[in-house]
Amino acid sequence: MGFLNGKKALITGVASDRSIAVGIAEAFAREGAELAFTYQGDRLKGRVEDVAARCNDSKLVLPLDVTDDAQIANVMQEVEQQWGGIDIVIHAIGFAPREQLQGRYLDAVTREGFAISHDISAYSFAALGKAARPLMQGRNAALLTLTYLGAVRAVPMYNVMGPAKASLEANVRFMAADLGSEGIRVNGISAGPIKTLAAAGISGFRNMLASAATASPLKRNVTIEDVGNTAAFLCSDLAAGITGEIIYVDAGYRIMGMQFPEEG
Ligand code: NAD
Ligand code: 0WE
Repeated sequence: MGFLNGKKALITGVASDRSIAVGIAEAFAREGAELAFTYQGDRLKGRVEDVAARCNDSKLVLPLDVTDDAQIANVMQEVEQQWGGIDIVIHAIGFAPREQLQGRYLDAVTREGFAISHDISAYSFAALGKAARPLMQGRNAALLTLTYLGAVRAVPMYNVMGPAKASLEANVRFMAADLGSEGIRVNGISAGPIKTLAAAGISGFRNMLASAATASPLKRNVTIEDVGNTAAFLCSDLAAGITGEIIYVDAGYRIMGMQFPEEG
């Protein structure tokens, strides 16, 4: 008996075996949830089907590009047909045009880059909440998104993704306030840096991983398993009293104020 037994969860954001969404899917499957997955574009279909097969042999794998309202509507329609409702939606989606994540903020940012990154990384969470809401009535449902410290601190080269994640975190609070009376909880996990596809090609990412580990109380980086286990808790009835929160899964990095002298 897992603590997600009987829960039906829709998982977005799988792009590779290393995706944070895969760590979440594996923890959910272990705890007894039934899963559906979405993939962005035909290029990723096969990969997401492989992940789905490994996770409780899930057969519900649907296309979803969050910039397209028709695809959002179609996903919810399919889920309603197959399941009749939904208990959990995982939003593990973030994107800014690659040039936005290089160099100084004001050199890189453009009106278009700002609009795209906010649309895909922040608005899409509200869009999914809006579309899933009718399917989530009367069932202690939960929505969860993934965010990063760049929402609240200036991080070199994270650039316009910082404002986009700040908007996403405000979305968590406004959606939590809006949906609380319907028994729907809304939370975010702020994860420390993890080497996923979204991190590949970010120049100096290896150094960021090393410095995050060194500066953290736990002296390590976090894994997709760490994030997956926290996600499973937050979306389960064990977390029935938690909504509107951003939970840091970052090996403690955010609480530090200054580097301590080496021990021993
Ligand atoms: P990833 O590349 O594996 O996942 C990003 C996902 O976003 C991909 O599956 C991609 O298909 C999806 N996506 C992008 N544009 C989309 C669109 N228009 N429609 C639908 N899907 C779209 O990388 P990840 O690190 O697992 O990222 C998942 C989430 O975690 C993101 O929100 C990211 O900002 C966040 N996050 C990542 C880290 C990290 O260091 N990797 C840290 C904190 C938070
Ligand atoms: O949220 C993220 C990554 C978001 C991201 C990554 C890409 C790379 C490919 C958004 N858009 C794109 N667009 C692409 O074309 N993270 C938290 C990981 C990350 O990215 C950084 C970081 C960290 C941490 C970029 C600069 C500095 C730090």
